[in-house]
Amino acid sequence: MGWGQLKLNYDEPAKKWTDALPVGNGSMGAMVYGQLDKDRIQFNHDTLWAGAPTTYTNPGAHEHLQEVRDLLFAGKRKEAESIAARNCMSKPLRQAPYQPFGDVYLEFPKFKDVSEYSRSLDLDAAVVTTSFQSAGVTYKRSVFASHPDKVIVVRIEADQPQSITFDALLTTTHETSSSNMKVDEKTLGLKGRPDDFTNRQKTLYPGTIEFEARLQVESTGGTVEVLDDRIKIQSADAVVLYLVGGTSYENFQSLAADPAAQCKDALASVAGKSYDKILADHQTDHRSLFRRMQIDLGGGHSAHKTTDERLNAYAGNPDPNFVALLHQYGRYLLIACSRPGSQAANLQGVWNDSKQPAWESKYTLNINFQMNYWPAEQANLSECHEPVFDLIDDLTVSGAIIAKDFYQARGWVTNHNTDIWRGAAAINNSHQGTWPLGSAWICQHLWERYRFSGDKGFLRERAYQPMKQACQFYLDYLVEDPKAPEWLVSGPSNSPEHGGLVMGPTMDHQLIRSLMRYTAEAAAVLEVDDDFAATLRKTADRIAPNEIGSAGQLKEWRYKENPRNTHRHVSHLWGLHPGEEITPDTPDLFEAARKTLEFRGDAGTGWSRAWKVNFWSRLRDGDHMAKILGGFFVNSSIKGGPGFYNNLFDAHAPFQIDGNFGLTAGVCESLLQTHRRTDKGDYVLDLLPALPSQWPTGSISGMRARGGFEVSLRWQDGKLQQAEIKSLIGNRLVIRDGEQLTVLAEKTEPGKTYVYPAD
Ligand code: FUC
Repeated sequence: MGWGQLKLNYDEPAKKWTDALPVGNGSMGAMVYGQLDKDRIQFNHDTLWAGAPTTYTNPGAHEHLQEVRDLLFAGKRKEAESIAARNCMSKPLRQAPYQPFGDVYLEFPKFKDVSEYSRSLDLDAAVVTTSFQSAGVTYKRSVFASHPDKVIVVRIEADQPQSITFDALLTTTHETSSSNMKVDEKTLGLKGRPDDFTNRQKTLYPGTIEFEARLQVESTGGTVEVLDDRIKIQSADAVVLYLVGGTSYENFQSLAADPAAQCKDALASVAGKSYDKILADHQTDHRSLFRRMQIDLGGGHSAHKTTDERLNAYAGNPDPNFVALLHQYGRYLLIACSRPGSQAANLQGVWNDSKQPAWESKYTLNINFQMNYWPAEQANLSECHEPVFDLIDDLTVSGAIIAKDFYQARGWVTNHNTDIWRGAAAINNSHQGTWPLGSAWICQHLWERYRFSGDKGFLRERAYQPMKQACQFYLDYLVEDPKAPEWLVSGPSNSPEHGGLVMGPTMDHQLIRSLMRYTAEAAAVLEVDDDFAATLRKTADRIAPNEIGSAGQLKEWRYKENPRNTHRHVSHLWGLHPGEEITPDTPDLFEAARKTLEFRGDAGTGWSRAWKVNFWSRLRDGDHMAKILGGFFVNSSIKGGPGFYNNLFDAHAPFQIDGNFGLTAGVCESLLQTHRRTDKGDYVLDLLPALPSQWPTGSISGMRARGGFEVSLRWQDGKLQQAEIKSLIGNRLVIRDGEQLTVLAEKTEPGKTYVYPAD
């Protein structure tokens, strides 16, 4: 598909927030409605949250740990849950919610005789455009969020002079302590703090973070007047508005940043710069990431003009290039909400219009947050992964307090959620919130960054210490199985969020085993900590193994089973994806994983379906993968339930961005897998492992592979035509094509492209 085809198109203005179209520059996000007379641009800043710095700790919690374990080993789950609930939980019990920032409203005199309305988001240009005709004049509005200039830009044009008259308002729903002010002759300001927030448990999260936004106008022709609460523009030929914003959040322990200075700096960066130059810089920046990958799955020149119609039609007539559009949309969204220096993408990326967003729009670490970042390396957006590593750095500090106070353990730990204050303790309830495995899973992202890039500097300076300290926690936390003391088990914990508080959930064992093994491997690469690495390997070998249950499924827990339930989480298949201990090289477990997934079924929330796309790809069953897509590509704006909204945001429901990112990763997994290794340790490039028959002919370029390669593939009639593989760091190049393993080059030359089949 050409770049110009990567568009979301609509023929009417957004009515709801999930019709509006997203732009973002990493830290700031905005939703563009494209309404006629009163247009709305709702915006966010990634550091605007409720609450204030806090550790969430509960210092005496460790005193009850042994008792909870004993009760669980004795089969007294309810008692254990209630002791844990009373004594071993975060204080306060719930974490803080992400907050909306404000809205820009553009109020025009009523447009009459409107025709030719169109609204689109061009994923390659990274601009939202609204255009229409009224009384013989063609109007156009363009909105984009520039990362290099840290501004959101709104341009309003007309094809006839002096046709633009409107009021621009800068507002917020945080009304208690916010106010507008005139900053200068062309700038309106808004400052304040979020309204105090009281959650269901009556815990008060005071609005503490200070925010400030500014809206500056540049008009060609006409008059501009800045009042105390609005900017009035009259009879202009063209207008550009610059929206900037900042907060007092400096880091998770300090609110000493200056929001006014952030606004001034951002406006200073665009002062004297033309609109065309700002747009050109924005597009150069965006395309330097976005254009690394192209995908064409065939079909797709659909008769349906608008994106919502295309979505509505998918179930009856699966359109492969609509899948390709969604794949690229995931990449667009990651670029828009996660950049070096920004906060990491939360449950809604950076976009949120509610003061009480679902699940507080936090970072849920028992699947959702990690899913957000599955595409980062594979889909060639490694830079967008950076905020995860910053978040891990913070958690090594806040999580060390929890390791000590809850477990008297070394190292750091985090449970199933964190927020802007880097809460790490068990939250909400003991049977789901007690899951001290967030740290194990999130460390995999450090290791993956190393495996894709081969960057030893990154491994040494950023990755190794958090990984090592996470291992220290688990060395102290694991306990012997009382009935089979040769094995170590995890607990108290749960198999997310299924079956209550237990000892010995399978997923935990996979996560800890994997963490210890790759940390030992990292130590070997860095030539450090030999003894520690040996301890890790020995301990990993003692962790309770995967087991096959009575119905042929993979057992979800060591001490119980429930094979036929259809719960949305399929956590014990972590070892299949994104882990890698279950592969065709372990045929019995591979088969048990398939059985497990058959029992669980093809339904689920948005992220659950996206995970199943990845699972079925790893099971090398492209047609089952496509079947999941068939159920997932449903218009949730019309039907409710899981699917996608009109603006192609993933519907959990409600909106949760993980499904968008999980889908992008899943499409990559179906075309290229690189998690299996040869005996020598090379990552095998497995080409088209799960190509569905619905995509007989297509191509993809710019996929990244573990071991440091960039891969482009073309296929026809379901068969690989050609692969071009660029070596990035000189590793040995091993290809799998079906059953055929080929060493394409014993040693590769960085920068050189290798072709398979060889010419
Ligand atoms: C987990 C999931 C829910 C939801 C929430 C944000 O708790 O079980 O489905 O995605 O995270």
